[in-house]
Amino acid sequence: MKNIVFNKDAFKKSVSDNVKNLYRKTLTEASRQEIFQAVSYTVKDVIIDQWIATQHVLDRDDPKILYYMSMEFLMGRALGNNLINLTCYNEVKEALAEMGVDLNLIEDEEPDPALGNGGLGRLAACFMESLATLGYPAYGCGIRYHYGMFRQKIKDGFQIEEPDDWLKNGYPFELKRPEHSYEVKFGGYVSARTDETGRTRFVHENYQSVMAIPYDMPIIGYNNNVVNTLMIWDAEPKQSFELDAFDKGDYKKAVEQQNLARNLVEVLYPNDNHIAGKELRLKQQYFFVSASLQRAVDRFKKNHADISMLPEKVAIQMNDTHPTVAVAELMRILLDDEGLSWDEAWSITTKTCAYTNHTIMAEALEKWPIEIFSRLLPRIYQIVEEINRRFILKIQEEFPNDGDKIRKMAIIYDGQVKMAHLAIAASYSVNGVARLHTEILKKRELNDFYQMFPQKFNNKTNGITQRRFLMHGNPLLASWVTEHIGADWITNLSYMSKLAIYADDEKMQQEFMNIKYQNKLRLAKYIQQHNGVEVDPRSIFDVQVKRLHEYKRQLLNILHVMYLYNELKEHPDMEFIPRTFIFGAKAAAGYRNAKLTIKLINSVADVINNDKSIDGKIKVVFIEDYKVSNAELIFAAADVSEQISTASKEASGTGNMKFMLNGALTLGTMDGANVEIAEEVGKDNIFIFGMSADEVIEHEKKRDYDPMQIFNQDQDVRKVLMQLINGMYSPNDPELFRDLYNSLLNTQCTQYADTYFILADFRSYVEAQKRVMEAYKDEKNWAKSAILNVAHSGKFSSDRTIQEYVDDIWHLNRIKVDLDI
Ligand code: 26W
Repeated sequence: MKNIVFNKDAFKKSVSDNVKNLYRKTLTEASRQEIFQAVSYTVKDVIIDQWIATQHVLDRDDPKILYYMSMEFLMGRALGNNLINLTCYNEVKEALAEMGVDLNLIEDEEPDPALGNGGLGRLAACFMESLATLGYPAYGCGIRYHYGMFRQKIKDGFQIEEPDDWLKNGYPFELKRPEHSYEVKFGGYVSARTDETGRTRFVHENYQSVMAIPYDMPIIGYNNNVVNTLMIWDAEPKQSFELDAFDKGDYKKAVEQQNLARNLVEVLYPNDNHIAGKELRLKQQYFFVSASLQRAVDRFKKNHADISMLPEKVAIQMNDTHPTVAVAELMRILLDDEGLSWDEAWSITTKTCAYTNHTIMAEALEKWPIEIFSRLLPRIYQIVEEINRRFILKIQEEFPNDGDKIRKMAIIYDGQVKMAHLAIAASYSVNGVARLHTEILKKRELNDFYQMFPQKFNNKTNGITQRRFLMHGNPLLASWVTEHIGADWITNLSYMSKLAIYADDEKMQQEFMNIKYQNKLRLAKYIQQHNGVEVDPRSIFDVQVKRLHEYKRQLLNILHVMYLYNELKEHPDMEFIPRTFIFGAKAAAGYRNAKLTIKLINSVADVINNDKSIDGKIKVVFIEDYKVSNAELIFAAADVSEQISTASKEASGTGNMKFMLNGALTLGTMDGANVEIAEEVGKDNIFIFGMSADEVIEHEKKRDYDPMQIFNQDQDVRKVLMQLINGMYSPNDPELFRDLYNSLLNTQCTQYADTYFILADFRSYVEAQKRVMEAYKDEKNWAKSAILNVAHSGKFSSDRTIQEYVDDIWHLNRIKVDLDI
């Protein structure tokens, strides 16, 4: 609607027409869901023109294109953000209001497309938005899961998982593109034949196959007419049953292929940072990677006869190791389909592929048993074997006297295919996602590879999009910022630093705190509606929202709440600023301690929230079904941002950045991007506690950490831990939380007790929490710090991150889209 001056009457008419044509209803008869669909189709109509125009520019200019391969894209709702990026949000809101329709309620009708677990998937979504806004040609390549991240219900304090049937009403922002379908083959065997020219050809036979059908979703750049594409693949059987298929073998195969297609894209694996090693997951990986690469190569070949030019026109970024079969699949295409020699194919592949590492958690490293890998992908396995053979020769050349290196670095070892090793061997770039994380990769986790290929390693500190997490999520603060420093921050977040001069201005502090208060009211209302808990918007909103994982230490947070409650009970008159502890987290369905931690949080909430004697000074709230849409409300309302992972374990974190952008103060360890946040905002405006990464790593090496010592010496710790097993929070089943207790103290239960150093950091955390309370007493100074957090958030825009990827890795050029071509 930009460049087509927004025409209110045309917009209204289009919405009414859509309601009529889609549902045979008038606007007053239509449900909210129907109006959502109608509005979305009107908006899509505008998008399509820009989408076509962008495609024409790509066809005309033939620029280098990025293919961002990711098993996860946690997009969140599209309607509101599309309107923002088309720069017509307010106009549409007004037009709908005139029709008696509230845009906010209509937005709530959209399901959250939740095709991702957490940080990695949401990062991919922010990257797609920034790429379009900066005008870089890019495709996101992923899977159209029929069921996304499960919906979380809390029943009696326990997490229940429900299927997320996000496609049930039809999703208006997707477009099926059957004309770009590809076949993907699984199983069977490979035989070598000599062709008429004397060359050996590998023929794949007796395989099963499915058709990969792409669905395109538009990714709209901010105010620039650029619409990129998220291409997510669905699976359909290659041939449906032929009723006259007498041959029993054919019939069986037809059934198998139909089942394969049905299962393949059914559901997102809901594990985060933990690998289940299931065959179906490897199938999913190869499925979307193969289809995406076939499409990329076809597109390239439309304009180019010389395949060796591929690296000049195509960049492939692998979002963690999940799409790493891309390396071997590209080799297969170049060798078998294009007829190149090994060296030619390898040279092209290693100039095209790049890899991002998102975690050092050992249990997240993808390894596939040779048996599964070779049976499912026989030709790909042959290629990986050859890559491995040559790689081992290189290792021997590089480290001639070190036999151990092969054991540590080989791609295939111990009956397993190690995807990270394959990714590093075949990529021209390997990056971590925050400075500390990249340093740990270089110095420790990937040190052998760093010694061999120092030039491949680089850092790209993560970022987030300010269009979603400020403009859309916090319109009050966004307008306030624009009022004072202009609107440049929308596309260049470093302009936020202009706010710093206002940090001492009392009127500005007042205004800022008023906005925060409004946002807290909005969240309090949401909590009241969804949890039935009343919270005081004047209390400190202290928030930890993220996936539930032991290394993220939600347990430390809730143990501190239990401690604080003990303090209040013992010293009812102690100085205390009311505090609302807000949690939101999904646990992987099979992760027992994580699920038990959710139950503990809810049990503590039950006891404390209902204890009249503490006068509501502490409230504990577990927000059900934490997801992108409610996250936006939560960040806007937070005073304190809990980023309390065991140092060295959180690769970067991105929630930390979203809180900062919304003026919450971080309470955190020196981990991931917290280190860089502290550097930007200054030590007076952040609360740092706990062991450093080096200290943690040192203890892990020496294995000299003994939590029992702390238990014996610190009576507050002892009291809280005893309350885990004395029935205080589970009177009907005093043993309920025994496993959590054991995880902290009992070496028989886990390999080491308190693997994540919760007791080691407990005191330091308590002290930091005291500093938080002291600081909040001085409201003006708090407001100053909060404003400075917003002011210094510039570095953490995903626009900055993407520009660095472009400069150092992808080397793309910006396109310009005019609507009249
Ligand atoms: C195989 C199962 C599995 C699934 C997801 C293993 C690993 C993952 C992801 C790599 C986990 C993840 O989301 N990592 C997060 O990535 C974010 C974006 O870079 C970082 O900010 C987080 O620190 C990191 O935990």
